[in-house]
Amino acid sequence: MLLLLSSSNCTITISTDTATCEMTNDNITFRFTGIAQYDEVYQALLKHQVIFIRGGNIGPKQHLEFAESFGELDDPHPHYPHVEGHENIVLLANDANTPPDTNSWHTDLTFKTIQPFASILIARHVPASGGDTMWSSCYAAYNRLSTGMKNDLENRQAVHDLGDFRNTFATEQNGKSGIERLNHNVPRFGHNIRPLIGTHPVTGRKFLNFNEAFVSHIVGLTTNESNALRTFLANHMNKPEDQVRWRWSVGDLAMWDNRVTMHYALADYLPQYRCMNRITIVDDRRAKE
Ligand SMILES: O=C(O)CCC(=O)C(=O)O
Ligand SMILES: [Fe+2]
Repeated sequence: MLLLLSSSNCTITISTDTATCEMTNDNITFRFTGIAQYDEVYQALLKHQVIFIRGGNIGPKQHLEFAESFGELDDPHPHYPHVEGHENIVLLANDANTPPDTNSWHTDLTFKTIQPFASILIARHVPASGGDTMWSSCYAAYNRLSTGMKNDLENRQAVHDLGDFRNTFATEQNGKSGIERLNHNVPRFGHNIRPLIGTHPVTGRKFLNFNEAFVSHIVGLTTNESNALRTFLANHMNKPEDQVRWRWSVGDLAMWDNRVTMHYALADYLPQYRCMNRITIVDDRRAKE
């Protein structure tokens, strides 16, 4: 299906009815001028979960302005550096000496008290080959469960904590050993318990709120049972049919609804350099309207 939604200076091209839509500006320069257009982007995001703006090439100030139009920004990231002068813009710069840690299926920061609403990522330097990002739909993962499994999981709760991120903190940095950093950060973030079957606050659609990077236990099960269920869910949620994969060019922008998607940044470009900027929005302003 190909659907074109147009307004004065923005064209939204929706290429499938399940996963993605792509937006390009008529005159290539990225320019969302009015609230109406932000509303259009928001509606597209709710419907498609991940949206792309090819070659928008906006700078950090416009990136912030765009993000702030959707809600309150997250605090500076607990681990990643930020873009100079902009502490809310995460700098993801990787090469052979600083390999990435985002090559696992995850939903951003689900261990925090509030599971962030959305993230907006812009490519600043793209390797000659590799470095794609994939997203997967947690609505689709829920829909594919059998009725029996949907019923079994309906009232289950999952513990989200630092999970795989422990490995990131378990390294020496700024004169602090990995053990010291772990001891400091594990209690600092603690954990949060969330329903395994979530309901989107705006669309009302059900989704599977599991990601293998941060869900460490399913409440009420033994560790052995929980591990078996986690392995099942991780496999279940890794289906190409539910995924979209983006081949980046410099300046491209991706925005995802972080409540109902997971993503995976392919680490297949090393030792080449790759650099991305990310802003995370905690709070969905329009959800309260
Ligand atoms: O580098 C990427 O493509 C995505 C990294 C990531 O996980 C994120 O920005 O949340
Ligand atoms: Fe991420």
